[in-house]
Amino acid sequence: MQKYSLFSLVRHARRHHEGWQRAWRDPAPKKAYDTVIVGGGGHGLATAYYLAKVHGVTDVAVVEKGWLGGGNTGRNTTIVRSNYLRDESSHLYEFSLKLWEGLSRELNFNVMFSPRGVLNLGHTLQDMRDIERRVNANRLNGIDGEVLDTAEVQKLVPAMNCSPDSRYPVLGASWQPRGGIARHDAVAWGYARAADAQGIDLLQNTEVTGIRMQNGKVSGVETSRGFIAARRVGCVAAGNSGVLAAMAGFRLPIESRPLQALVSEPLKPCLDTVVMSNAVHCYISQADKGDLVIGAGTDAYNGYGQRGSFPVIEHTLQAVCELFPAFSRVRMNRHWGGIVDICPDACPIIGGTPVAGLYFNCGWGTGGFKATPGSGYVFADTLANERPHPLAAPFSLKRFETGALVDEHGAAGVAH
Ligand code: FAD
Ligand code: PYC
Repeated sequence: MQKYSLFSLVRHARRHHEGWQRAWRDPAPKKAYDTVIVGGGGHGLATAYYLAKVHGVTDVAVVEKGWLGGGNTGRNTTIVRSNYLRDESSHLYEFSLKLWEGLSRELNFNVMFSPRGVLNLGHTLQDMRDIERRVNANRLNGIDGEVLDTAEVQKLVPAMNCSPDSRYPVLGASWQPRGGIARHDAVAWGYARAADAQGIDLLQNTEVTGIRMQNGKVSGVETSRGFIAARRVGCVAAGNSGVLAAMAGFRLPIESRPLQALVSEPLKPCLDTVVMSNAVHCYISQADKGDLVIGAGTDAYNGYGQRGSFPVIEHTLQAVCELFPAFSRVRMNRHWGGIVDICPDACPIIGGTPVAGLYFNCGWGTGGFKATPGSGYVFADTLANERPHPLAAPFSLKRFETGALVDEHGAAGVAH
């Protein structure tokens, strides 16, 4: 197999890298599908893949207004963990983490999942009490976690300034060894290839501009390439979910705001875990090619531009330089923003809507990358069986009527 790959590389190089087989087809839209998924990010693609793989539903189109993975999937800082506080969310994120552990094999595509451990730092006594509570809750749910003191953090991350004199002294941390990072684009590409191989149509550069309904039931989507009829429509559009809900005549309890990230010039290996600090709004890891991947907080106002304001990243870089004084000399290469869809309880919305046949999977806000496989799996199950998957049931839109919110503000990667 390896010989063949080498041979094929040489053969393609001699052809000036022309004639590669497409990773997925570029089909013309059909007039009708059984199911249309709106949004070709990781969650939409994973939904399509599991619809076909687990439920045998292959008459499916994924309709994406830009390119696959060009939304938050390709813009995030790739942190994967399952150390949430509440039972409902920790079960869902842990289910997802278990899928991550076998994902490259499942998709026959290297998603570069790297379980290098995630530290959530505590800078105050209250942070440390919250950390203890969360680690205890995680352990009761069979999720790995430890509470570390300052010396143990310093041992894991020698480059960190753990001096008691620092502006944000590190009093300790929670440590989830099975957490880590993955290659975001590869996750989108892996699910896209695998979904395409199951016969699913991936329609890029196709924007949904309207949702058509008849007698309170969805009948299809208007798109920039014409009307596409569908019996079921699943909207997985992250920051644009509110816009799609408005097309169907209702409002979602979400706010869409820019969240920013930056990458530095590549460095030699210097940080082999993921470090997160909610209190000072920074999270940082080192990608396999050497760049420091750094994330910031959300802007304080709603917006749809995929960029954010300078004061937010300035604040984050101050925190990074305080925690890692040596990084003050590192140059930043690029920065960008993604539009995150934030619910009042910092949890997703997965399930049906007031319109029969119309489903939403959104509200993952600042923390949905880690949920990609689990979200796709449970949403596919929900669509195929037209009832909530048990792991998705606590996250229905109804909770905003009943008051059964699942408050995860403390465990969200970014305070908002
Ligand atoms: P997306 O990838 O955004 O996909 C939605 C797709 O819908 C887009 O491609 C969009 O073009 C398409 N779309 C929208 N409207 C339409 C329309 N009308 N017609 C057709 N297509 C449409 N999460 C973590 O777990 N860990 C992290 O470290 C992390 N860091 C983050 C850092 C940043 C800077 C950002 C922005 C987010 C971060 N997140 C993180 C959150 C995470 O990126 C998202 O929750 C997750 O990627 C959402 O995936 P998705 O597939 O639902 O959305
Ligand atoms: O949810 O773990 C997370 C996260 C990290 C950075 C942004 N979100």
